[in-house]
Amino acid sequence: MKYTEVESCRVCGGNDFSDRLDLGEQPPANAFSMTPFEIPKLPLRLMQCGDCGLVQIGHVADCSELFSRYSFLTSSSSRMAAHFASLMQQATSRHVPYGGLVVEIGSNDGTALASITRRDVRKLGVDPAQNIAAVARERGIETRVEFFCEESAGAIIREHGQASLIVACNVLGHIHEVSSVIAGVDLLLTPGGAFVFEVPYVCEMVTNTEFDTIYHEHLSYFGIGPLARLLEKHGLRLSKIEPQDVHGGTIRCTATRNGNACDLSTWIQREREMDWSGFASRSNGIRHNLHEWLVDLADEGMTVCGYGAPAKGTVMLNYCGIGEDLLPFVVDSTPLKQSSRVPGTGQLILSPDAITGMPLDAILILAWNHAGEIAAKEPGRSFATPQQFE
Ligand code: DWN
Ligand code: ZN
Repeated sequence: MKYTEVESCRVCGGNDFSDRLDLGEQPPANAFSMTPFEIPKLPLRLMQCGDCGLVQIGHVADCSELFSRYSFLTSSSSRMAAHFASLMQQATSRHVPYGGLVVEIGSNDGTALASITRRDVRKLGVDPAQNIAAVARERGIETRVEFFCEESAGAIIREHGQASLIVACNVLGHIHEVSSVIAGVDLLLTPGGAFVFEVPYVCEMVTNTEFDTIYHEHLSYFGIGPLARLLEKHGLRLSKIEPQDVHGGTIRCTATRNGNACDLSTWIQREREMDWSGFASRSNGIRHNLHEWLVDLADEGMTVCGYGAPAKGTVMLNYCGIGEDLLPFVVDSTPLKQSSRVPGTGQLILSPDAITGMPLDAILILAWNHAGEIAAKEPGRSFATPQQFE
């Protein structure tokens, strides 16, 4: 897979970078396949811009290879489907007049847009994954198969007019030319419109030692400081910041042209105080202790499997050196992933049905952000999550 080294910060253009965590050569986290050991590995190194504070990885993989055939479905979690339905209900009632247009960037399988029940609201999805967009279209969500940018914003305006609400959840961090996306948002948004987006919050990643959320799809790990700087370049200001308890700690931001800008000082102070040396040592603690736990289980002839084949699970298994000898297989509810194998470590991905009635001494939940939803499906089982090995 082709990749380039980051030479300047995508938010401020600076080139004064400090390394934060080097995860070594890793396969793309969503490259599930039948030939898991043939997947090319790329450098995966987290660094931070000394000028604007943006945390980012040091190499950009070819996004058409990463996203043109995708395997993650928003609908794979009922809790997340409900979460995005609540976002859409709140944002449309706050920002969308009668007959207004809502555009979602990174609309995936259309789950969020489909949750809008107001019949007057016009909806449009934008997503680069042909296979996932087909799922959205089958459920009646008009979807443009492309990477959103300033040019596509112009095309949307010609066809649909401007949007009163633009939504982007877990998308901005995936985009190298993110400034072009915000320029497109500025173009597409009506004068009084709102841009509502969610991104994992970098301080939560550091505090909760979520190193497994570092992978090649995630180019930027946003703090409020860099976000505000990125938005202000395009005449947008943060008017609301709402922490969300999903995906390991996320922030829901509302950006408008003329809303009352919120006070960012407490957020920026917290970002300045991030404990990076503690993050690196805790990450290596999990790496060592989780591996040792699985070695002990294997030595005692105990049976264990993984639950969930999330992108973060690929990082966890590869970074901790956990092969099939220590974790024989994983189960996952996503049909697109079943029968394929985890890139780099080779675990076969089976349907959760495969463990019905199967005696297991432990289940390692790799999709730890869904631990509650998963545990409820397997009552009486003994679960572990990576964070408990810190
Ligand atoms: O940014 C991204 C985040 C938001 O979502 C994308 N890069 C891709 C994706 O990352 P992920 O794959 O780490 O996301 P999840 O939501 O943690 O993946 C959960 C996985 O677990 C899915 O493959 C579905 C599976 N699952 C399951 O098998 N049974 C999930 C639930 C809730 C279940 O009950
Ligand atoms: Zn910068």
